Parts: sequence; structure tokens; C-alpha cells
Amino acid sequence: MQIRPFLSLNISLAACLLAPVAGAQTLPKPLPPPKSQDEKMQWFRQAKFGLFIHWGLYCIPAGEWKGKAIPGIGEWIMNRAQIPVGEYEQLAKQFNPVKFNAEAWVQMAQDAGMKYLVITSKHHDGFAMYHSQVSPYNVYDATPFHRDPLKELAAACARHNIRFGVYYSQWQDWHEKNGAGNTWDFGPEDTHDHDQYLRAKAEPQIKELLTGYGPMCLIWFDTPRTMTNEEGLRFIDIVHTLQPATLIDGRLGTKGDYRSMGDNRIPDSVVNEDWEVPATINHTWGFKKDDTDWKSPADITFKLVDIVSKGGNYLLNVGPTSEGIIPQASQDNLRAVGRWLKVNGEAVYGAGPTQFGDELGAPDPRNIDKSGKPVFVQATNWRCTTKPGKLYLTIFKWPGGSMEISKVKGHVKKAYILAGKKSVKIAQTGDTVKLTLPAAAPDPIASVVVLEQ
Ligand code: H79
Repeated sequence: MQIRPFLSLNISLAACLLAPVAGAQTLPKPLPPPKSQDEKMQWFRQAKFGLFIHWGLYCIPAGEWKGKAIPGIGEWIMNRAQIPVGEYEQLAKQFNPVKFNAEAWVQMAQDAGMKYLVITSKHHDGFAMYHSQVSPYNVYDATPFHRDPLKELAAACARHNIRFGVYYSQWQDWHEKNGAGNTWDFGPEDTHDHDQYLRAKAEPQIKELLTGYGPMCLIWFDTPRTMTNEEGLRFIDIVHTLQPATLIDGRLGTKGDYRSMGDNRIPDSVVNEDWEVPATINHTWGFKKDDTDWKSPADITFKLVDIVSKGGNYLLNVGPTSEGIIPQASQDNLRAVGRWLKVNGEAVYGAGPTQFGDELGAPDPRNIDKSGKPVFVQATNWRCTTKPGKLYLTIFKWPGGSMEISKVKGHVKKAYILAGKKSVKIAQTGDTVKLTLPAAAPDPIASVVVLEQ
């Protein structure tokens, strides 16, 4: 019959339009192998700002166990409260985040001006947040939710042109007797057969993630501890075989594609290699109900521009609740950063580090730390980011009237305020450029002055 192809086409079209809800998700094919390391890193160097998401069973206790507040980061509650596997597992039966909406999360990332998204596929607690065939201890098989949120997020990211990646804790696994970290159930670490764990769970799960979720922009490994170089290379081999374009972070226990700084550790000065800093928006990664100390839009914007001016990327975390909601304050603050980026993003995306350095701060010789080194005192007036022929001065503390920049390399032809392209008068003497500025700051968060050379 002639009509059949039309019918099936219409059905698949309808399925595609209804895709935001659970069920069949359309995912693009993985990317072709990059021709060089530069080509492989290209998107990462452009992106600069990513959304980290820590979501797992720990969002249910949300920092409290049996009526007691458990100090420290929320996703560590199983460890900090020494919860036996048999008890912690019971949380899965309660996990039913009916308000989860992949489309809404990805829309928020886009509104915030973020270009990639990295979500916990399995944290140290061992619970897979996707439909794994390797272990039934996963969100699809062990919970009443019975959906695969990673598949829904990967599809939403593809629709919004946001790159999708996963966090995977490859060494610690507090649910398995051979995983690292759980000594309260499984005894001392030297009785765990870590290599067996890698072969039986971590490696097969990484293979699943690289085959069922479309293009994986990166895998964010964490806490390699005593992992060997040889064990790290086995993961690299899997990634290179299945998705050669996927980046590997700096915490695999062997060399990755870029350097990962410590959690919330922004370096004091320029680091001349590809790097990223993972950071919290309050003081926890996984949701904690009593942590409401949110970083403000101005603070996040400063940290973003500061990081870009030092050559890095900012992977900023949110911790959704057990209902599937990203806390409203996180959403509001991120969207405010996004509004700033809509106007000033040219100074951030694809921008290189400062050509100065003195504006970053200086060590204080009168203040010596425990290791005998002078403590670095950060300056916060302005930052510089660069593109060929352009210097972007993002000014956080508006000087009012005028500003002098010294050690400028080369001749500055013209200057203007990025928002509205309003021209700024310049006078250059040698390597010093004097800018005549409006008395009041054009933007309450920060204003960008562009110097063209
Ligand atoms: O996923 C996030 C953290 O859970 C993870 N890395 C980021 C991205 C991470 N794993 N380990 N660490 C960070 C270092 C953890 C240190 C501590 Fe603790 C956890 C300090 C307090 C709780 C371990 C347990 C050391 C003291 C108690």
C-alpha cells in the first residue's frame, strides 16, 4: 500500500514533538574522530561556562540522617554517617522526582549562558542515575520513577545545542564490596579487589554511557586515589575506541585532555594549558536543605571572568531536590548571570587570558602562610580577557571619570563600552592608555570596555 510510509513518518514526527516527556528520545550520532588535539579541544576553549549537576539518592536525606544534621558536603552523607549499604539502598524506593523536566533544566542552563552540561551518572554512593544493564542499582530499575533522566537530558541538550557530558566516580563505590571507600560495610581497603571492581562495574558502565547517550562531550572522572596509570589507560582506551571526540578530565589517575583544578580552587594567576575549575554555588554539591548560602550573580560573574582571564573554564554546580527541582535561588542567580552574558558574552566565550597580570593581585610579604610563602591577596577591580586585536577590560569596581592602564602592548586604535558600543576617549603615552569614562558605572555588575588594536 502507498499510504504506509506516510503514516509511519507522521507517527515518528509526532513522537519527536512529544519527546520532552519520558520514552523514546532522539539522539544524534557521536562525533567523528578529531584530526588533532587542538580540534578536539576547540568547543571546550569556546564554551568557558558549564553547568555541573549533582543529583542522586543523597538529595533525599538532603544533609540529615535520623533527625541529625550531618556536616559536610551533601553527597557524602552515606560516608559521613556510615550508613550501611542495606539501609542506604532503601532510599531508592523513595526516589520519585515527578517534577523533573529535562527541558526546563536545559533551558535554564541556556538562559544562564552555559554551553555544556555535566551530570552525575554515578557518584561515590554507587547508584547509577541512568538505565544501566550492568547493575540493577540504578534509577530506572530500583525506583518508582522508572525513567532514565540522563537520556532525557541528553536529548534536551541536543535540542538546545548544549554539549552533554557525565560525571562518573570510577574508583570509589560505596555500594560494592570491591569498590573503594566503604570500609564500614566491607572492611579495610586492602581486602577490596579494586581491579575486579573496575572490570565488573566501572568499565562496563562507561561503555554503556558512551554508546547510549549520543555525543558525549566529556567524562568527568573523580578521586582516583590509588588507581594505577595502567588502570587509567584502560578507561582512556574505552573512550578512544567508542567516542574519540570525548574529552577526559584531569582526575582519572592518568593524563587527561585538560587539567582539573581542585574543587572550588581558582588559581591566583594565568595557567597556560587547558583547564577547568569545578565549583559549588553554595557549599555543597548534592542538595542540602540547610545550605542556602548562594553565591550572588555579581560573585558568579566575577569568578567567571576571573577564570577566563586566567585561561580556564568554570563548571558551576547546582544540586536539584528529590522532587526534581533546581533550587529557585540557584536558578534566579544563574539567569541573572545569563542576562549579563547576553550583553557582554563577547568578552567571555572563546576569549583568551589577560596580557597583563598585575591586576590579578599580588603576594603580601608581610603575611606568611604555614608553608612559608607569602599569602596572595587578590585584587578585584578589573579583569582582562583577549581575542586577536582586542582587549576586553571587564570592570567590577567602576573608577568613575577615568582609568589608566599600563604595560599595554602595542598601539590602541579605539575604545568603546561593549554594551551599546558607546565610544570611550583614549590617550596613549608609550605603554600607558588613559581612558575617559562616564562618571557612573553603566552596569551594576560589571561593564566591559573594549580596546581595539
Ligand atoms: O563530586 C564532588 C565531591 O563529592 C567530590 N568532588 C566534587 C566534584 C569529592 N570527592 N572527594 N572529595 C571531593 C574530597 C572530599 C573531602 C571531604 Fe571529607 C568529604 C571533606 C569532607 C567530606 C572525606 C570525608 C574527608 C573528610 C571526610
